[in-house]
Amino acid sequence: MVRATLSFPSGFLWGAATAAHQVEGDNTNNDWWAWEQEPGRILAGHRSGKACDWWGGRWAEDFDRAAETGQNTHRLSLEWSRIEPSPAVWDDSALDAYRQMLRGALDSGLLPMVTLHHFTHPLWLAEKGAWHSDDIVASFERYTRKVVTALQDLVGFWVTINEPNVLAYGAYAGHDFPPGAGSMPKAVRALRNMALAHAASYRAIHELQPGALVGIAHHIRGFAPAKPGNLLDEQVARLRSRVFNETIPRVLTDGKFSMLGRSERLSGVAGTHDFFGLNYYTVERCSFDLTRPGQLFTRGSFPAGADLSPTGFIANEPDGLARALAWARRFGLPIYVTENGVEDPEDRLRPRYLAAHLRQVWKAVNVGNPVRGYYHWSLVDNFEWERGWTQRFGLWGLDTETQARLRRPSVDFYAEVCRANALSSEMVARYAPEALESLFPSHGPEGLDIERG
Ligand code: IFM
Repeated sequence: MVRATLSFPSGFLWGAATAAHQVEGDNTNNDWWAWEQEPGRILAGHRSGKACDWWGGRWAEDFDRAAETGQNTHRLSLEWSRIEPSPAVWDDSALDAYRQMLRGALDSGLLPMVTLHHFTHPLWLAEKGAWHSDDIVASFERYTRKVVTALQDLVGFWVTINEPNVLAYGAYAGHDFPPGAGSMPKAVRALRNMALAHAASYRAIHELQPGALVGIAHHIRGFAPAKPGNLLDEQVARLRSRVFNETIPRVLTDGKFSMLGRSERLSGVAGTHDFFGLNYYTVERCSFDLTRPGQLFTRGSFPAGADLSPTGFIANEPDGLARALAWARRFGLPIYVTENGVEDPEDRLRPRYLAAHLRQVWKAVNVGNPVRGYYHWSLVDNFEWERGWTQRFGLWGLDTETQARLRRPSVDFYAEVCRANALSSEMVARYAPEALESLFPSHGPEGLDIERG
C-alpha cells in the first residue's frame, strides 16, 4: 500500500463547534423554546429539553473529552436571552456561568472561539421583530459591549453572527425557523440588518479589545447544475450561489449589499472581518423549476448514487469544500473552517467524510491557502433545530434520557489527527479503509512524499 502523511503547519487549530441552544438545555426565554412548544414545528415533536445539559455543568466533562482527545480549541456560543433576559436588564449570574465555562476551556487547553449570536433571540427581542426591529443594530451592539467587557480577559476570538444566510432563509424566506415569515423581501431586510449589526459589533469589539480577532461564521453551500450544460440549470445554480454564498462576504469586504436587484453601499460595513469563518457541509444539484419562485426557481437534489447521510440531508462532496476554500481565499484573510461534519448515528459515513474533507483542507494549506484551523460539527450530538434529535452530528453520541455519552470510532480517528497534527494513510486504512484508494491513490498524488510498503 502507499504510505503518506499529510502534515499541517504547527499551531494549526483543531477543535469542535457547538451552539448554546443546541447543548445548554432549559433555554426557556428565547424564541426557539417557544417555537418548539408549537405543534408541527419540530420533526417528531422533539424539543431541546435538557439538550446536553451544559447549563447543568456537563460542559466540563465534554471539554475534558475534547482536550483528552487532542483538541486544542473549542467554538461555543453565548445565549443572549440568558445574558439580557429583558431589554437592558443584565443577568450577571449568567455572565459568571459563562466565565466559568470559558475558564474551564482555557484550563483544559482549549482556546475558545466565541459566537455572540447563533440563531436564537430573547423573547422580548423576538416580540419586537428580531432582525426586523428598528433598534436591532443598537441592541446587538449594546449586548456585544456588555459581553466583551465582561469576558475579554478570557476570549479574544469572536464570531459575531453564525450563518446570517441560513438564518435569513430559515426564519424569513422560509418556515423552518421562528418566525417562519415565508417572504423573500423580509429575508433581504433581515440580512441587511445583520450586516449592519455585525459591523457595529465588530467596531465595538475592536474599541474595547483592539487585538481581538473578529469575523462571521459563513455557511457556504455548493450549488451545481443538476444537468451540466443545461442553461437554465446552470443559471439557477449560479443565482443560488450568488445570493446565498456571496452576499455576506462581499458586503463585509467592500460594503456593497447586492441582493435580488437591490444594491446599495452600507456605511461602515466594509472591511469588518479579520478572518473568514467557513461552515461547509455539502453540494446541492439545482434544476430549474418555474413553479418555485420562492426558492429562486430551483429544485434541489443530490445525484443518484451520492454518498448520502442516513436522513439524506448531506452528500459527501469533499470537492465542494476545496472549491469553497479556493473561493474564500480571494478575500485575503486567514480562514478557519468553523463547521464541517455529517449526521450519522452509526458512524458509518463520518470517518470517510472526515478523512476526505481533512484531505481537502490539507491540500488547500499545501498550495498556500491560509487555512488556520478546523472545527468539527459537533462535539456531542445536539438539538438539530427543526430536525430535533433525528440527526446526530456528534463525535460522541448522546443518550438524551440518561445524558450518557457514547464514544463513536470517529472520536479516536479525529484524536489521532489532532495529536499528530496530520492525516496519514495509515489512519485512513484503519478508520475508513473504503476511502484509502481514493484519498491515497497507489499511483501517488502529486506533491506527496510516498513510501511504498
Ligand atoms: O446544527 C447546525 C448549526 O447550528 C449551524 N450549522 C449547521 C449545523 C448542522 O445542521
